Parts: sequence; structure tokens; C-alpha cells
Amino acid sequence: WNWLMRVPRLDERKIDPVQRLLLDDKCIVVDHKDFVIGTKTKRDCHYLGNNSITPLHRAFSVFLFNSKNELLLQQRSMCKVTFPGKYSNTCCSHPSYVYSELEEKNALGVKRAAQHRLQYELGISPKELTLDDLFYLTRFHYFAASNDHWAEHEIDYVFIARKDVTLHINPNEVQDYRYVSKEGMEEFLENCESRDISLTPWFHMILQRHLFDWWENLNDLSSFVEHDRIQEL
Ligand code: DMA
Ligand code: MN
Repeated sequence: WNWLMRVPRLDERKIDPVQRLLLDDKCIVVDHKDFVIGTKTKRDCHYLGNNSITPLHRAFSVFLFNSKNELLLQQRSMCKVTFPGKYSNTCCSHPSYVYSELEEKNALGVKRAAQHRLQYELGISPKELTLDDLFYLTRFHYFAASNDHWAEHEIDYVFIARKDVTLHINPNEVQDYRYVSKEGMEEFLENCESRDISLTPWFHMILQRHLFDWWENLNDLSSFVEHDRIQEL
């Protein structure tokens, strides 16, 4: 127990050792306009403690479609600290507080982080998926709690990619994946429900509010590009 806290301090020894190490990563803390304030660890950006909200930080969500316009979805591994076992969009993570990933021109820093993370989680080679393959659409602000201990509070850069890629899944990150067509989404969701698998909150909200509009316009997403304003999710 931490004597200042009403809740027992989380026992990090119960966390998967690889995921526990990643809690030391340096996230980018931002204000509501996505202006960089500084850095905090991934742990400090996501740990609720007695607070009702966690520090706002920069993140990204990739939506990767193959040449049949099917969207690659991943089921998060049970090792994950936040939202384990939930189905989500292709890949999400955070850019690090390092020079190369802080570069803001054309969202280049966040793109570098996304390219790296697509390789780490899904084994997608950066030769196969280049920075130019990541189309920067918009930014969302949102908060969502995972459980009593952990939460997300992010400015989330959305990237759309259209590419046929070779996958080598990292089981510490991803336990399952599938390509789903626009028409197959309903069946996919029913299947998840029947197996008691839920979606991550950000993917659920994007699915309900935006995804089908994007999906119907993959050949010309220009009307959905919003780089000046941060949208509430
Ligand atoms: C964090 O994703 C980013 C968003 C948009 C929720 P994550 O929990 O998958 O991050 P990481 O893979 O780095 O743990
Ligand atoms: Mn986060």
C-alpha cells in the first residue's frame, strides 16, 4: 500500500515482463492543441492511480487495407497492460520523445513511429510499407479507461494505408488477426459478440462514427483530411 492512496498500489510483478519493460518508454505529453509540453513514461501516461484522468499524450492509429479493400484487424494479446484480448484496428501505439519521432512536418515523426510499430507488432517490413504509404488523415482527442488502474487519454493521429503486406505476428502484442471486408464487418462483429470478445473503445467509436465513410472513399479521402483542427471522438 502507498499510504497516500486509497487503492492498493498496482503490483507490477504480475505484468508480463516484456510489457512491463515497455512501461519505461518515453511518451510525448501534449496540450489540447497537440503542442508538446514534455515527456512522461508510458506508465505515468496510462496509470490512473486515484486520478480520474491521465496525462494527455500523442498516439497513432493505423488502418491498413489490402488491395481487395479489406481492413486488417488485430486482437490484442492477453499480455497487454491496457485492453488485453480486445479486437482493434491494424496497429496503435505512441511516438517516443526522441528527435526523429518529434518531427512535426507532414506528421513525419509520428509516421516513423507507426512504421516501426507495424514491424514490431505485425512483422511488416519498412521496405514493404514506406513512410509515403501512410496517409495522414486527422487527429482525434479521446479518453477511455481500460479498468480501475489504466486508461488512455490521447491525441490520436489516424493513418490510412493501402498495401498488400507479409505478416509475421509478434505474439506478445497480437494474439489473432483477420482481414475484414466492408460487407463482412457485421458478421465479424456478431462473431466477436458470440465469443464475448469486445472492441477497443477508440476502434469502436471510429467504427460507429467514421470508418464506413472512409471505407467508401478510399480512392479519394481528401474530403476527410483535417490537419488544422483536432476532432473529439
Ligand atoms: C495506444 O495503443 C494508442 C492508441 C491509439 C490507443 P497501444 O495500447 O496498442 O500501444 P502499445 O502497443 O504501444 O502498447
Ligand atoms: Mn496511450
